[in-house]
Amino acid sequence: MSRLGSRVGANHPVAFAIRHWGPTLPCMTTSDSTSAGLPQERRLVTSIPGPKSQVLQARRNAAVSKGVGATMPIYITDAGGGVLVDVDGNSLIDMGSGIAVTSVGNAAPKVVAAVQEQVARFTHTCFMVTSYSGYVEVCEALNRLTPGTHEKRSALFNSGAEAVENAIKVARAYTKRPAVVVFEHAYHGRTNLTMAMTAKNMPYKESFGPFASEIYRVPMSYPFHDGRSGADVAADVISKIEKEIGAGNVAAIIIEPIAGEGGFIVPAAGFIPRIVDFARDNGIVFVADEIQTGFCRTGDWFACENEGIVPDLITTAKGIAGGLPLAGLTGRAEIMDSVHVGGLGGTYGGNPVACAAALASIETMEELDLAAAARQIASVMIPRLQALAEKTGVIGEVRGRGAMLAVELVKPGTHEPDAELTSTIAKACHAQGVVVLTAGTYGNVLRFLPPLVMPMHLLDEALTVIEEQFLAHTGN
Ligand code: PLZ
Repeated sequence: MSRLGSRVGANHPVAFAIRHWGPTLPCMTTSDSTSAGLPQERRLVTSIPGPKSQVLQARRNAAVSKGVGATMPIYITDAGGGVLVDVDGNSLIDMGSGIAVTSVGNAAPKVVAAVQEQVARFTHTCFMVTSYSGYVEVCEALNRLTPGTHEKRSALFNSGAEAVENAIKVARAYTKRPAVVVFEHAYHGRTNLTMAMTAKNMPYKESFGPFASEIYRVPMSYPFHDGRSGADVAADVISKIEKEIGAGNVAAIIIEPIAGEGGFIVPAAGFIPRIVDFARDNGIVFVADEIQTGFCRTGDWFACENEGIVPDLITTAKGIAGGLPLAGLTGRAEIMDSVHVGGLGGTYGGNPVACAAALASIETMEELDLAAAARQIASVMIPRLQALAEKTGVIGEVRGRGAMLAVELVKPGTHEPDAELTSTIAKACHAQGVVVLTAGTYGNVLRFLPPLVMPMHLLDEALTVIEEQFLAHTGN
């Protein structure tokens, strides 16, 4: 693959900084362009968590609110390419990318260089006070890269939830209508409005209400569980909107093209296109939440492209800036410009350092063709996960697209979710130095979001560990 051979920003000193690495270890960096100089290997030198992580965990418990959870009680000092290195010197394979964020790799050399340069020039002015070119350039890139050739405008924010909130603000201002349609299994964030839009109660909503009004939930196409065609489920959605809300009251319909936190649910073909047609015919703003699926993750720049969908508005975050906090809202110029001057903004939105990181990330994605890399990851992973499904009988479905893949765990021969086994296998993978994440309304989905620069030998090793843990915990 070209991405392994390319040398992006390879002359920057940070790309080769090997920090506190054991003297006996050979430096076996496979790709200086993407690995931030770290040996690309799984290496366990203590049990997980190691003693230093345990000390930090005790300090965390005494200092950090219990409300903030963690997948693994380990503490990271360095990360790059496909590995995370912890305080005890363990090197773990990263199959989560910090929840689909470090698609270009952690501390990706170009991102590091761009951030260092920007941070030394100026760190903040507030784009609403005195402006800078980075913000404009990120908006130009978003307008160019998102689906559709129509005239677009963008605005930048700090987090995904904030981008979603602003999508709703803009859609309401444009349509002068109140209602927002969301889907079962949806995840849109943790702020008050986005909690209302998110489907799952625990842990996101429990005890945090009352929630924002005028949010209406409709069925999501979930082929594994409903067994229905996209057209059938879409017909139900449309009927529900017409009968229970009234199409003329709806400002926006917002959907994740692949439901992320909900369990990497890929709706049946034709489901989203029918909803898009209905929205267009009724003056409803169609919003694609591509915060998790965007920026090459699914093998296209945006997941909407798979069915040729052109959203009116699109929200982005996560993968856009290589780990720095940045989010975008992009859409049709007439919709985005319908808001009064000063109606959108925020102190930090489109921070110059985050914008520099985004421009470097986008350049890296283009140069290394990370959309193709995501497709290559799928071509390696899907056959092995399917073979594992056949062998173990506990995987009801292998699904996803590109480097956004998942397995849904069920009691053998049924569609009954097995959340307990999912958690057991995730923990077993963690103990073996492979960071995997879970997801799903029923907590029974094991999901994989490797950095798109993951070296193939590490992807192979991660899959072997995952296979071994499945076999060990299913009596095979
Ligand atoms: N929309 C589609 O995936 C964030 C949430 C992790 P923020 N998903 C990870 C957690 O438990 O908080 C997400 C998403 C989609 C919106 C969001 C929200 O993005 O940047 O976390 O606010």
